[in-house]
Amino acid sequence: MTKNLTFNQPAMDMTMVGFGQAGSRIVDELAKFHTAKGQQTYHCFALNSNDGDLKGLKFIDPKNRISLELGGLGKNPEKAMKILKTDDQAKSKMNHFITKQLNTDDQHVIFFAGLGGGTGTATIIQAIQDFHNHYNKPKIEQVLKAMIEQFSEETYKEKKNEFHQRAFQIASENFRKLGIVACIPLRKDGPDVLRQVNKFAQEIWSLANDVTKSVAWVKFPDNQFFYEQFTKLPQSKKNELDNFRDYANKEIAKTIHHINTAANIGGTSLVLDSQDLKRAWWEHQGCLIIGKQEVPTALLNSHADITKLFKTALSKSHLHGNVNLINKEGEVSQVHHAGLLAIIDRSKDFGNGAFIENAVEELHEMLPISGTVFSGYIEESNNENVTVYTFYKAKVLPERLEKGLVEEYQQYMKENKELQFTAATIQTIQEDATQIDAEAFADLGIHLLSEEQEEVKNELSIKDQLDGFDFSF
Ligand SMILES: Nc1nc2c(ncn2[C@@H]2O[C@H](COP(=O)(O)OP(=O)(O)OP(=O)(O)O)[C@@H](O)[C@H]2O)c(=O)[nH]1
Ligand SMILES: [Mg+2]
Repeated sequence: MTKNLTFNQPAMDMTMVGFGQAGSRIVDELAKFHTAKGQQTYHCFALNSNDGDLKGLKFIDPKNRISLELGGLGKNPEKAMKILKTDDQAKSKMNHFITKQLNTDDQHVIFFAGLGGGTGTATIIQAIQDFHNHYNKPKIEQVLKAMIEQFSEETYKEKKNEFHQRAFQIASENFRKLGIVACIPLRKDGPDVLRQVNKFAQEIWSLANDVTKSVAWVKFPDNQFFYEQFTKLPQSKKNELDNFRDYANKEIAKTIHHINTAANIGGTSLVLDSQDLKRAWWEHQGCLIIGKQEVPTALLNSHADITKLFKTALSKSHLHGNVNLINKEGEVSQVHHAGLLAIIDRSKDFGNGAFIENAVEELHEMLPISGTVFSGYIEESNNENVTVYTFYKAKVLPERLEKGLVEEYQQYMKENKELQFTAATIQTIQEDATQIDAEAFADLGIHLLSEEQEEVKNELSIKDQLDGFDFSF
């Protein structure tokens, strides 16, 4: 990464929160980044179940390291989930963390964890819910009250469903948005870990698709993918890293930071600016698919070669295996906004951005876009490389998750003829395009009623109806 970009102000101010060991270590990488003025670029926090693991962190401010003092949750998310729900001290510490300690002004917050660990898996899921209840749910109540004052209780009584939907829509424009980075484990972590991860990945995926929660995107970086890439690295590169996890953490942190700082530079004829990046990453929902290609400038002959790089980046996924936008039934997953961003070393001239315009055309050929394509490039010293990033969100999952981790494991073992397992059937994660529906609203305490129920309810007093809302946060 270049010096200039590293120290640049980010396009989006963000708070980074790591849960468990893996999550905390990734955030520790992000805590390394400083602005030119010497301040940490991001607000960084780590939460773990015991003090010991937090001590190994180097860059996160010690006052932002929170221990639930449970002494580790034993790589068993199901058990950890139960403990979190029943241990009053842990519950109140989690709640205090979300409601008090995390109190920054940043609109964007990213949660990180490694799925498969007890702490990270259980706390990240709990935190997604607590975060929504504390930061965003009250906004719906506020808007609803203002609407009732403006339009009268009578009108509200007549058009309750519309009021609720509208209140939600208005409030959600000011929601604090969450991005979720949940790493999936190695195949060799074994069937029980994989079974649990599949289950909790599904839970995260359904929270990420629930419009009444605050999750704008989810990303599932794949430790198996990093492991395989790491083994292929030249020895000199490997020597700079502790292990494949270290490699994974740096790649995840670098990718987020690189894109976030590159989108705040400008200075060329085609700029992807901070507003564009905000729209691309934080509007709509889904899995955030990032593509990356980096090639020495000397290997590129003309601007057409950069367009080709974009095409390759779009067809591959960075940080995990590929995704299929067309499923087995031939249905195509819609893509909302997309972004194309190039960082071009100043050592060579590639013209005034024709490569981007051509890449946008290619993108339309390759992706079923329903939103806007944001594109731009910057010219910076970039270690004599050209780096291109592509990103978009869609209701798709990396192949490993789509297929099902346990199934994958069993097939792997069968092929290797090393061990025989009895079938532990678990459903493949389905693409789940959750709409604004009654069930989702019920979870908010806003109940969309059938016409029949509506009539009965209309007979109740307005106070009863407001009381019917679950505003107990
Ligand atoms: N990418 C990445 N993965 C890691 C790292 N450390 C552990 N993991 C993986 O992340 C998953 C969860 O492990 P941990 O984060 O150690 O577990 P934890 O959340 O602290 O939970 P418990 O210790 O079981 O309470 C496992 O699949 C680990 O192999 C890391 O630094 N980076
Ligand atoms: Mg741990």
